Amino acid sequence: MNCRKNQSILEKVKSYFSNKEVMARGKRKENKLKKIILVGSPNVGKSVLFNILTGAYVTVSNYPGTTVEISEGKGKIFGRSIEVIDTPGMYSLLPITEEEKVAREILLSEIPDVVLHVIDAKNLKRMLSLTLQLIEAGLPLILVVNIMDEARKMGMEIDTQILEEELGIPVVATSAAFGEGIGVLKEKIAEYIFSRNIDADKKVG
Ligand SMILES: Nc1nc2c(ncn2[C@@H]2O[C@H](COP(=O)(O)OP(=O)(O)O)[C@@H](O)[C@H]2O)c(=O)[nH]1
Ligand SMILES: [Mg+2]
Repeated sequence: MNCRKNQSILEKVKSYFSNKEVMARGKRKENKLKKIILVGSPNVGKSVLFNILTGAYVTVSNYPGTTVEISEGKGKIFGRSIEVIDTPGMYSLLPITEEEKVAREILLSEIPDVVLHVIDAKNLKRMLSLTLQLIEAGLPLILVVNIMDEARKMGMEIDTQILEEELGIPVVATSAAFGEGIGVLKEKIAEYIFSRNIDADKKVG
């Protein structure tokens, strides 16, 4: 019964996004700044990635009506301006905590050009359930399998290509704390949101 209830909530989320998508199209053409939203459980490296993707132009504020802090910042990928939002930790699209409610509200109200679902490679299996919910909700998703350094130490091997095939979305392995995989992540983001030849940009610098 619970399962059916969850299903119907997911259906609502899905149709909400498809309506928003239609409404957003005109708006997005005018607004050149591409929007990236970081989501995932607590302690997976979202804020480390946020700091890498943004520069000095960061604002931290309370989400309206809550004590939950949200960071927003601007950065550049291959010379193109981007806007990045860091969300509080969430385990599911069906929120329980205030942080999860805020994270979901941001996903619903902002129109992201790409959502980065950041997970801890060591807990890959458990964390993929949110990935599936985000895919189901029709969000433009890239999966970031972070903390690869620790996973490797534990003898884990993760084949991102197989994950890409199985999930049908781009997957990147990173160790954000050591700057590992960030180049590939930026390329995948650029491919996704600027859909142009990245090699040409790299040659330019
Ligand atoms: N070993 C390792 N630690 C990481 C990595 N990325 C982030 N961390 C650490 O994980 C902790 C949580 O990171 P944070 O960005 O605050 O996670 P958030 O809660 O998802 O925003 C911090 O101590 C980070 O330094 C990584 O790739 N490898
Ligand atoms: Mg954080």
